[in-house]
Amino acid sequence: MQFNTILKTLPLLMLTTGLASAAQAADVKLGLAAALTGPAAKYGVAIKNGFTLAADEVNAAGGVNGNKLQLLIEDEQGKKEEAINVFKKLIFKDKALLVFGPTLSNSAFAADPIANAAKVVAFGTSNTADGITAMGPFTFRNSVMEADVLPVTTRAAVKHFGIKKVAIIYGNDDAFTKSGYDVFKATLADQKIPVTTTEAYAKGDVDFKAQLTKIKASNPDAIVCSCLTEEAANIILQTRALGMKQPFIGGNGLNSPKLFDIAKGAGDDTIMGSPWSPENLTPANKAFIAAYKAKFGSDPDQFAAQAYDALHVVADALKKVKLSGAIDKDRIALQQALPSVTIEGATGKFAFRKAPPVTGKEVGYDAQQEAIVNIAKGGKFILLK
Ligand code: MET
Repeated sequence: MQFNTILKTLPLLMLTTGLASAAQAADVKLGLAAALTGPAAKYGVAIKNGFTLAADEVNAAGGVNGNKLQLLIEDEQGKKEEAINVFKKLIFKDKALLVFGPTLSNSAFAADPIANAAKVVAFGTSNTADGITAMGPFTFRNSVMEADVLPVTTRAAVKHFGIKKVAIIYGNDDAFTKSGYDVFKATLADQKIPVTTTEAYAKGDVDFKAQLTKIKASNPDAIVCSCLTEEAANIILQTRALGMKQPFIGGNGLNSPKLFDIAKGAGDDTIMGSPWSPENLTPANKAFIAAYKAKFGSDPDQFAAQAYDALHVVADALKKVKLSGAIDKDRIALQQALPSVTIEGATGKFAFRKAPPVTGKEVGYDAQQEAIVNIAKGGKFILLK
């Protein structure tokens, strides 16, 4: 071939090569089912932000094996029925490779069986109830379960305040608040802390005076609250209105800035455990906090941090998967690549561990991570030292 001809064909060659690599570099579709409206939206919006930030970072760095990550985000409204609808849409219509979410354990118990039946990973980033990963081998979570966090939280609170006896209040019709109650009950028995009275409420309740009056009469040193944020905030406010000064001990549901939007200073001295803290100044967490603030103009919370880490966990797993384009095969390959992923993320060192065995069933994977204990001071949680 003459030099001239080479020169003439070169642009064409470059063009076809470019086209070929563009055709190979497909988008990897990752579904996200989050509560973007309704009472759980405070968690869901933070989760969406965490995912968006991480996906943008991965894509800006060239994607995974040349493939860009495309988030398909759906609002499941914090409702079981909507979580089912959204999972079905993402799995069967949109053909997502994996589905993150839903936000509440209550919804995960409804939606995850669909993912397990379809052999698609359902990856929870905020589901902390017991039994989530017993639903099947395609259920994963990086949210540390109440059973791991509450014993640590309770021990620290008892020591900090010199607590001898506590009262309990919890929501008895939500999978997470009920599970948190079961864990608190077992933990208090284990740590030999008597319970003066146990009071329950139902989803949507706004007046807790009847329960709080009974708690007041039982004279506890602290109040254990297995509640979602909004209920917890109103319970705290109404406790103070009754002249009660006891500190609160809570689970994962209390870990939202919304607690202080509503309860303000009345929430001070509340103790809560979490794997994430803004005071943890590892390079990964510092970078996450700075990038989140720059992108969204607000401080991140634990839910954003866990979502951010979850996307990086899946991106790492995807590096090990040779995508074939056959969705059923690729979904299973991703499920098989996930368990061995470890990262050093915004929430610190992360690894999976196989869920506790259930006779006759295959189980999924829980988070293996340490909880740290926080105390509310001046309208925010700080590390309890
Ligand atoms: N941890 C909760 C659950 O598992 C959800 C987010 S915080 C209330 O339902």
